[in-house]
Amino acid sequence: MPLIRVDATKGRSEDEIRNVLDSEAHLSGFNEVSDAIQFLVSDAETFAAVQIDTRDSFAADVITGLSARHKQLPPKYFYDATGSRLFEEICRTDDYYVTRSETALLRNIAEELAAGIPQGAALVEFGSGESAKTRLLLDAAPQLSAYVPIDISADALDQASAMLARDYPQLSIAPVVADFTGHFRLPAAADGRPRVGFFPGSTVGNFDRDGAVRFLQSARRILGDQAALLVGVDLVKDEATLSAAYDDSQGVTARFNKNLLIRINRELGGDFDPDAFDHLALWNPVHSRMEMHLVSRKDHIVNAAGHTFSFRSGERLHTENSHKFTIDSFAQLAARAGWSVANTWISDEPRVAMFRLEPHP
Ligand code: AVI
Repeated sequence: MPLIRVDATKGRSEDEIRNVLDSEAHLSGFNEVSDAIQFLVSDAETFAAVQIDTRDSFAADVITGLSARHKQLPPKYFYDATGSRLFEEICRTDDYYVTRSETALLRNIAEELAAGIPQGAALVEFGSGESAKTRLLLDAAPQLSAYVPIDISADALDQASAMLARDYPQLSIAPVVADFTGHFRLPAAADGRPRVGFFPGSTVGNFDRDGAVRFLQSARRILGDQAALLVGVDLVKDEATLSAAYDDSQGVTARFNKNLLIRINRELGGDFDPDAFDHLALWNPVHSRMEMHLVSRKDHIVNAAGHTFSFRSGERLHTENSHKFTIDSFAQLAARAGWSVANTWISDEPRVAMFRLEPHP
């Protein structure tokens, strides 16, 4: 069993640390998640001493992904400190319309969204990051009593929570350090309150279809029967707009993609030469998704995580899928997870959508 390591445990409650342990153990491929946690938690004198070594699952995923016939890596590994900063930069480019369109849409519909939030409710945000878009909702819905941001990055959560606590003193802010795709428990601040989930940014598009259904099912379980879930989704559109968004003219997305190789070099003792790869963004009409790849410029050998991998000239390493939906295709996906579409709002061009989902009656 790998040693599990939780970073930044100081000052975290037992529940918060358990949440991280739970999701990390799950990501590391334990079937008996609760046993693994039991063992690790009870084995430690203090919770601060319990550590999840996320490098174990990173190494395992890199070895598996680079050994596959079609080389691939999970996109969650984009987001180290540099990757998170580059993603913020992508969101500010002219070509990446998703953030701009969704923010403008949220600004327009904030009052309508707020009207569907019950008195005393808890807003639960999945993958909150800087919580930038959340402020639009918080400003429009003073009836909210609690805000529960969930994010794997303790630093991002701490910073965002401190700023929100300063700006919304009436709100109880209860951050949860966890991978929102894993298992975690909501903090006491959400107990006994109606819950509204918030999942903007079209991140749901980064899952494969089954993964998206699993996430929506777990959100349904976590939020409960009286809940609503507000989900931001990118819509299918012309290929030129999509391609420019994932291969922006300033080259920020290319740097974001190649940063994955730099992360492997740093964390897993790799010797990737990022210049030996080209960034490739392409539209896959069969799966209705934008794909990102890194294409080897030459035949060469790379060492990483104690293994050797050979790349042929022109061979692709598949690094991300970003699914694009129609109103119907997303409604069908949500229905598979037990949600019905109660309302849909669509932005100006380039179009993205915001859905209000409610549990099937
Ligand atoms: C985080 N996610 C929704 C982004 C997307 O559009 O799929 C990640 C991204 N990849 C390239 N550009 C942005």
